[in-house]
Amino acid sequence: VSPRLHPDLLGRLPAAVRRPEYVPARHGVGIAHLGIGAFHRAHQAWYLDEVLARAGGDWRIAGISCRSATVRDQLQPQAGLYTVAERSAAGASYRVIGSLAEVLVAPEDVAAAVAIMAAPVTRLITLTVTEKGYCRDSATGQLDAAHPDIIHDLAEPDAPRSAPGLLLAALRARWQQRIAAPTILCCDNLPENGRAVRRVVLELAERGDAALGAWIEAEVAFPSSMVDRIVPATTAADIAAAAAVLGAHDAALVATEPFSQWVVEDAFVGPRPALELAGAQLVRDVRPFELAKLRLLNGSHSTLAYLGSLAGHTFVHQAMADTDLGALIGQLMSVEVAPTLRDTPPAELASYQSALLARFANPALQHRLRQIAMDGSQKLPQRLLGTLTERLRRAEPVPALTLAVAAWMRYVTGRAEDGQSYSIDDPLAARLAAAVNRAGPTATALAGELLAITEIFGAELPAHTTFRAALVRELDALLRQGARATLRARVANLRRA
Ligand code: CS2
Repeated sequence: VSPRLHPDLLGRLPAAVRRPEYVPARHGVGIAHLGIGAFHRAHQAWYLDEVLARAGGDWRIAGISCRSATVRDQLQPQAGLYTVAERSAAGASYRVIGSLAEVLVAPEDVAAAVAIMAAPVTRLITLTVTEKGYCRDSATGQLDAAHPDIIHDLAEPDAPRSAPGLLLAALRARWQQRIAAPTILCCDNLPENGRAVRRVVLELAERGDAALGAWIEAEVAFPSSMVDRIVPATTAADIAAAAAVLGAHDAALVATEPFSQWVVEDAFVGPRPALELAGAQLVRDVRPFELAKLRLLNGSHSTLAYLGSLAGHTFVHQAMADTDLGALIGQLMSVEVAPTLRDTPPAELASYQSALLARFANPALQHRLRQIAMDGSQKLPQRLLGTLTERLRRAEPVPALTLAVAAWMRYVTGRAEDGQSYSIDDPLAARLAAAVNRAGPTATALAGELLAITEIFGAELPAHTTFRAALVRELDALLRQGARATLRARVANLRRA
């Protein structure tokens, strides 16, 4: 067995493995991060590692887990060190990251978690809590005041459970103690994500203390950012493969692709880390970048997840190698989505799309379709439904987008085409299951029940009669003929057109 990854081992790692080019323990914490999952470790913490190597400074990260102790327990024996494995068809490269100083588990000690976010040294609070972590109505962006965690946090503001509640408790402490306002930087896949988090925090504040709300509005910065790196869930095989190279066991390893992008709105209060030294782009307006990413990358991802799973595929690269599915994704991107991205130059859009096709085809990533299929109720609006609504308003055709939404509806029945059942991982799972039960096996009833969930679909799309009819037709085809036959027929039609 290999020894555990640890600072004492750094000098003994093979030469090809990059390690921190600074002494981690000599740098203080300047960032508190909520949501310490694999994505954060492969993305923001990786950028900060580079910033520390190039410019030093007290910009290490105190991670906060909102739920489980797993990551803390993995990292603690490793003094916060972990490895990022970059994988492609050409092979793997490894880099040990030193930017994570500590991990706190909010449910174990909420006061400590709030205290680190409120500490004067903490100038930046970043978040990756996934779409559902913001406790909002996906269609309107409003705080979901009926969310159990929000109900709890309103009753017990000093022991919050939700991300908006934790942020608000930290802001309240800063406000009361006259500590400078921080910058809160959202790193989740939501459109105008800075505004999205600002809105839920302010709506929560206004239910408690209007004066605190006014301070937040005036003082706290909420820049938006577009984050992009594909990070599949780590497997035991990933850890074993890394151990063979490192000669060390890293329980907190993350595996990812070589590509990475971070576009940040340059609207901070107070000092910020020099993220540009690590390749991040600091811009005035993130919106064109995030819209292109959400609609082209994430919209295609979700389409692959639902149609690909129905068609019997397991991984993204397998679904991409399915010629019908690959052709549908090509149509979705270039014909239906790209023309809606009017603020991005067409040449940039074209190269972005071809880069995406290559990234999706990466055979070394082993990215599970089921991982992407999770939380569809929180993802559909910004990935597919916005594009759909815009095109329908202009009376533009939407065949691939319609099939994608129908595939989600077929997927949430929880029954594969071979009859096997699987669970639906989604915060609205109970309501989805009730809708599926009430509807029974007909497409009209199923589409009707699901379209009536306004937090997902809003009011405009369900009222569009032509779209509704087309959606029912696609869902009926998926239910009766299955995904492969439906895809084959639709792609043949597209080729003829
Ligand atoms: C994926 C994203 O799981 C998902 O829903 O679409 O996590 C995707 O891999 C990232 O946004 C890529 O930047």
